[in-house]
Amino acid sequence: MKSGTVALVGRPNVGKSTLVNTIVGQKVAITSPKPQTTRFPIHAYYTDERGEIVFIDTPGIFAKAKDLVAKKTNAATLSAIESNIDVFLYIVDPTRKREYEEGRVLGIVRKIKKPVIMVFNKMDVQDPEFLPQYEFLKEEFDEVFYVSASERKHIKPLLDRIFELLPERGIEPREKPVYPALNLDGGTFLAELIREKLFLQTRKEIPYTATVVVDEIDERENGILYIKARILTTDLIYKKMIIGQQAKKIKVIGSMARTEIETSTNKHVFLDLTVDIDKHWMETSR
Ligand SMILES: Nc1nc2c(ncn2[C@@H]2O[C@H](COP(=O)(O)OP(=O)(O)OP(=O)(O)O)[C@@H](O)[C@H]2O)c(=O)[nH]1
Ligand SMILES: [Mg+2]
Repeated sequence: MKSGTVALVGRPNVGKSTLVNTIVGQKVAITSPKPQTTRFPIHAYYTDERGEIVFIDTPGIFAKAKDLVAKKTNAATLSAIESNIDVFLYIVDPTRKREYEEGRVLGIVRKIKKPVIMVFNKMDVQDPEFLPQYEFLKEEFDEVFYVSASERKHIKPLLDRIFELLPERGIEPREKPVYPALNLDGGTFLAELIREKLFLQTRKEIPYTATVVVDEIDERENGILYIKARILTTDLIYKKMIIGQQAKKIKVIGSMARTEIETSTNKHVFLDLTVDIDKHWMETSR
């Protein structure tokens, strides 16, 4: 059997988490149009008759770590890169201009001694404007693939090639399939789903001032899954914006999160979601 570890690297917003979700066929990592959505490496398992792959979705690497979350995110990415990885996927987004940020990622990618596959994502977009800026990088890589993570295009050939590159190894037999097939505990996963809705529903800097903690998960006798969660933010002004006029914003965030949790758990969910101020959450969170 083949088995190994594959890490996705690339600057924020290129579609790394979307690609992992598409390959694994299940939502394991949250995604959003905003950069720096992923904050810590997520390990997701893919298995078929050929063997098993652990995909590591890393936070996007960025040029300047302005705040503490960005600094921690960068460190998490680097340690994921240094650990035991067999194949790297270097993801680029030809719909966006190549900027200094890309140079920083390239600097890291060029130092990698393991096989690196360059992956052009978002190829569902017609004539991506900045394609030529990335095309000439192709000669630096042995393998190049053009895919669309969101439209699930050309994923199979990419996966076939990854399997070819992976070593033959014994796989630890498992009694039961791992589910959900990832390295997060249930509470963290629920917090991530809520954080995704926060990213999608709030503007500009607000998502970066905030995080989500789940305080309680309780299966009640009436079959309802009770979840108590809090959004933590650094200032009263952000708290007000997250709650919104007549609490409209927080209601939308809560109901989107609840709907998704109901779908993924197949249970009725009561989500008790509030917003608190915690000026220091960045220092204490992971
Ligand atoms: N058109 C198109 N959009 C895509 C594709 N893949 C991802 N996106 C969009 O690109 C945005 C960023 O996707 P993510 O998967 O969150 O990107 P990421 O690289 O994980 O970003 P960070 O976690 O911030 O580093 C989202 O709005 C996705 O819907 C694709 O194949 N085509
Ligand atoms: Mg991500």
